[in-house]
Amino acid sequence: MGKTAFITGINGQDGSYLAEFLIEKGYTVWGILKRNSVAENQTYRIDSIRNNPNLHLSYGDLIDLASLVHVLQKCQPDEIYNLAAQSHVRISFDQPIYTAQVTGIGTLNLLEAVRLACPKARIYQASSSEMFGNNIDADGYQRETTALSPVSPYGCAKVFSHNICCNYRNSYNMFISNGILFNHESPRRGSNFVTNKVAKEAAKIKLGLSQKLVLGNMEATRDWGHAKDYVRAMWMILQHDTPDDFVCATGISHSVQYLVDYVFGLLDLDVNQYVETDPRYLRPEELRDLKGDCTKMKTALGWKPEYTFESMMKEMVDYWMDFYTKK
Ligand code: NAP
Ligand code: G4F
Repeated sequence: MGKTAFITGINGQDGSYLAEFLIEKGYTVWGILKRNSVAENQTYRIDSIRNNPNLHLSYGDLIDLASLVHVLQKCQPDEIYNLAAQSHVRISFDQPIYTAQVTGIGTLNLLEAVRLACPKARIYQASSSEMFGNNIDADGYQRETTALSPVSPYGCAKVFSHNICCNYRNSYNMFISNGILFNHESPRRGSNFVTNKVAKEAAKIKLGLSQKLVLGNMEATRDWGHAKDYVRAMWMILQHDTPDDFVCATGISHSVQYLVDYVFGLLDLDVNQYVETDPRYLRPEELRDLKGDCTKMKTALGWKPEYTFESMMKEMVDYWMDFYTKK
C-alpha cells in the first residue's frame, strides 16, 4: 500500500509543488487550508490535482491545536511536512506577534498534535537560511554548523521552531528533520517577494501595462534556487535512515541589482529608465548576504539542483508575459 503524507501550507508555493510530487509518487496526500473569505483564492496553486481522489483537504490552522489533532487522527500519516508559516520577512516586522504565533508556536502545536495522534510519523520542518542572520563562515558560506543569529521576527520564530524540533527529536525519540532551505522561487512565488515582483513588473512594463518598478535594498545578495528542486530535497530528507538537519542551497549568490539587470536584459528593457528605489521597502534590520554550502545534502542524500538561476528566472518571466498577453 502507498504511503500517506500530511502537508501544512499545501496551497503555498512549496506545498503545491510537493503535493503534486508526492501524488505522482503514489502517495495519498492530506492537507489543511486556513479559512479565507474568498474561497476561489484558496486552491488555485493546486488546481491541477484538486479533483485527484488521492488528495484530501480540510480546514485547519497551525494556531488551532484541536484542528491539527482531529485531522492527524483521521489521516494517520507516515510523513508530515510542516510548510505553513507567515513567511514574509518584511511583513514579520509589521506583525511580529502573529508571526511568532504561526511560524513559531504553530510548530510546537503540530509537534504536540503528532505526539497525541501519530507519534511514529516522520516530520519535516521548514527551517530557513534567514535563521543565520548576518553570520557567515570564513569561506563566505553558511552551513549546518554556522551559528544562528536572526535579524527579523520571522527569523526568530524560525529559530524557535528549529530548536524545538531538535529538542523533541532528542527528548521523545521522534523522527524530526530540519531542512534549512535557502531562498527558492518559481512562477508560484508570492508576487511580493523580490524575484517574482521583478519578473511580473518587467513583463508589465514590456507590454505597456506599467511604467515603474520600485524596490528596496539593491545590494543584498541571495542564493536563489527553484522550488521544484527544493521540494524534491524535502522528500529525500525524510527518506534518509536517520533524522538530521540539512542545508539546501545552490552555492551561487547574486545581488538584487544583478537580478534586475538579468530580467530586464531578457526583455531588452533599460533598467535606468524604469527602476527606482524607495526606503519603504527596506527592513529595520537587513540580512545582507546569503550563500549556502549544501555538501551534506549532496554527499549523504545525492541531491543536486536541476534548474539554474537563469533557467528559473526565464521561466518566471515567460509565465508573466504569457499571463498578461492572454488577459
Ligand atoms: P508560502 O507560499 O508563503 O506558503 C505558506 C503557506 O502557509 C500557505 O499555504 C499559507 O496559507 C499557509 N499558512 C499561513 N498561515 C497559516 C496558519 N496559521 N495555519 C495553516 N496554514 C497557514 O511559503 P513557501 O515559499 O511555500 O514556503 C514554505 C515554507 O518554507 C514556509 O514555512 C517558509 O517559511 C519556509 N521557507 C521558505 C523559503 C523560500 O525561499 N520559499 C526558504 C526557507 C524556508 P494561505 O496562503 O491560505 O495563507
Ligand atoms: O524576496 P525577499 O522578500 O526574500 P527574503 O527576505 O530573503 O525571505 C525569503 O527567503 C527566506 C530564506 O532565506 C525565507 F525563509 C523566507 O520565508 C522568504 O521566502 O527579499 C530578498 C531580498 C531582501 O534582501 C530584500 O531586502 O530582496 C530585497 N528586496 C529589495 N527590494 C526586496 C525588495 N524584497 C522584497 N520582498 N520587495 C522589494 O521590493
